[in-house]
Amino acid sequence: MKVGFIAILGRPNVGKSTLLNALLSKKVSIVTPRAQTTRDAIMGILNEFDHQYVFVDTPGIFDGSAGLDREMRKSAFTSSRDVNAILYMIDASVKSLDTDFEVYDSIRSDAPRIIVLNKIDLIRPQRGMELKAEIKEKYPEVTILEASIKENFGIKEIKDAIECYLEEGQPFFPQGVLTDKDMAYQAKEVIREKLLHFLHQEVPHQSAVKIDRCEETAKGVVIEATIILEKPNHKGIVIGKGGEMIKKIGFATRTELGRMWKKPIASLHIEVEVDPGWRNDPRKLAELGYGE
Ligand SMILES: Nc1nc2c(ncn2[C@@H]2O[C@H](COP(=O)(O)OP(=O)(O)OP(=O)(O)O)[C@@H](O)[C@H]2O)c(=O)[nH]1
Ligand SMILES: [Mg+2]
Repeated sequence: MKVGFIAILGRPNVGKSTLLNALLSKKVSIVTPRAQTTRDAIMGILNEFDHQYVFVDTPGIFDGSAGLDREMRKSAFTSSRDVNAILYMIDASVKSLDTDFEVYDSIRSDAPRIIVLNKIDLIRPQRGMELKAEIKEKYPEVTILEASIKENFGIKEIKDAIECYLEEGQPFFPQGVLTDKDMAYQAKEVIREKLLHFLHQEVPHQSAVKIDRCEETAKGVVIEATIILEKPNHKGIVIGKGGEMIKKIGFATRTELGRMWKKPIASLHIEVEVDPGWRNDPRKLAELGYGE
């Protein structure tokens, strides 16, 4: 059997999680139009013929200074080590490639790299050629692929380009396993996805979700969660007038999880708490699953 780990890296919002889900044809990682959506390394396992690909989606690399930002960066850099290949994704609609070149160079890993120029649906073909030429000039050895994952373009080419980096070995995960994350983790992420979807500005970026209970019962999955906020005035925003916003978040979460798991959600209860400074407190970050 041919097996291998492939890390997906890049700046925030370039489409890394969209690519992971497209490769698996299943939703494993949350996707939103906002930068800094993914906060952890998330594995997605694809079994095809006698191949097992273990893709690792990672948090977008940016130079944020909060403790949480540092943990997210660490998670991306750690994921780049000991892999068979790195897919470095670039948003083709960027004005300049300078920041991407900086981020690309900051990845200290000997693994072979493939650059995926994503979102080519947003640019003219001429601009695509210019970007490819600029990348080729800087990194002459690297394979560059164009893609529009949103429009299902370029996915097979990405898989084909990785195939040569797989190696003979035993599968890392048994057949049927889609991700290394459990249902509680997925519930937490979908609540975060809805926070990012419904709330503007810094509220979702300054919040975390803790799952207090996630259990399958005869009636369906029972979930109890707490949204942790950094600022007291965010509590009213998350709960909304007469509890309207939290109801909206709860309803959207239940619908999404039901669709993902193909299981009924018996109940979902969400509490809202304020814990100032959680993003800079190593102990709290670790409790919430960020860092050691
Ligand atoms: N136009 C266009 N949009 C895309 C494409 N691929 C992804 N997107 C959109 O880009 C946005 C960000 O996608 P994500 O997959 O969450 O990006 P990410 O790189 O995982 O972002 P972080 O988790 O924040 O690092 C979403 O709105 C996607 O729908 C594409 O090929 N074309
Ligand atoms: Mg992501």
